[in-house]
Amino acid sequence: MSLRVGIVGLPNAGKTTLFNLLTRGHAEVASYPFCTIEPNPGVVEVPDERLAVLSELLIPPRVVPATIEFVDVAGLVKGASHGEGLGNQFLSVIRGVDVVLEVIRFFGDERIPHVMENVDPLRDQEIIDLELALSDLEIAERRWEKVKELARKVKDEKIHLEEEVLAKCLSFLRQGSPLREMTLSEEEKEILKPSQFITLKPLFYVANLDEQDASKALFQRVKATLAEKGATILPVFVKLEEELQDFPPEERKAFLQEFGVEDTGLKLVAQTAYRLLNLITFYTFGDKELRARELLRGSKAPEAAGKVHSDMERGFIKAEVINFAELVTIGSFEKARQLGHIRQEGKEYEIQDGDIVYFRFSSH
Ligand SMILES: Nc1nc2c(ncn2[C@@H]2O[C@H](COP(=O)(O)OP(=O)(O)O)[C@@H](O)[C@H]2O)c(=O)[nH]1
Ligand SMILES: [Mg+2]
Repeated sequence: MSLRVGIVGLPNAGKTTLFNLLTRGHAEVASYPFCTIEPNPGVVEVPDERLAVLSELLIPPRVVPATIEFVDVAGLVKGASHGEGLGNQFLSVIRGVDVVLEVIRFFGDERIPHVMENVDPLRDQEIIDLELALSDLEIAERRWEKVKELARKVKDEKIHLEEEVLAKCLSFLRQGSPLREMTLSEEEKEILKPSQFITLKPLFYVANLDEQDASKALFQRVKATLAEKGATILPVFVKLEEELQDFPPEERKAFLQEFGVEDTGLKLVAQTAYRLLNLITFYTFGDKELRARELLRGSKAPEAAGKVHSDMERGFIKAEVINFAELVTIGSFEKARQLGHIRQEGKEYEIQDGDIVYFRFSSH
């Protein structure tokens, strides 16, 4: 299963153009607020320079990158949580994603109408964030009514706890605050999981910039304001980068560097999603393939084995491990083995970012 990123934002913020850029797909782009009716799934490879180095070093029969899926959720407008625009139908799509990407329009271009008339990133950000909170409020209210009813009928500690935590959520959401700002215990988080609150998911912003200086200055100001709230905003010249897709990578890079862009939008977005979800990358290497996989930071070796196959987790014996940097220094897997640099790690070993792992397990 790929990591899923849901793209939200006001109409004409550039969501579909960004989706195309990220997936190199051909979703229909139009200067029309509610054009994208079907959620538009797009799975792409996670950019990974280490994987390219490893595949040269290990010469595996097959290389399988980690993947990331983007979902173009389409036009949210003020009032969407009450069914304005295409409203709640879209909000239900984002409930299934792991992380929310909010596109904010910084580009001018008066040929493309702005639903709120003028460019004002912080206002747009507040509108969208409020809609997301209001949508959660609706879900929380409904669930709370149900749970309150249940709590009266059955004596169940879990139900009571859910009633309590939902009451806290309600007062939060009524102020328009996202649930991720609430302090919640692990148990409370677990209890809230089935409700799939959008504002509990990590969220970051993408500034859709144009080449004007005004857009860059505005970006610096907005970035500083959002940073005070601990939020991340990535600078992406969405349309420019999309138009550069057909150029050779070197030329594209040189061109973007002139605007101070060091990495592609996809790379920035993927890195940010991994960071916010607290994910690392490890590699499995066997007779058949070399494969990059994402893993929650802090996971132990058997859990990582479970990512390959549940049998491997159940019958876990040990993990043979070498880290990327060490393998590259030594230069070959065989040599690393001869020199005794392939470590034998047990159940308690915490997989590190960049580990290359071979699991030993018994199948009965
Ligand atoms: N000038 C300019 N136009 C853009 C930019 N990004 C998107 N657009 C245009 O804005 C219109 C709406 O973009 P679209 O991606 O469909 O927006 P969505 O409604 O958020 O999905 C299209 O005509 C795009 O070509 C940009 O950075 N600069
Ligand atoms: Mg669109």
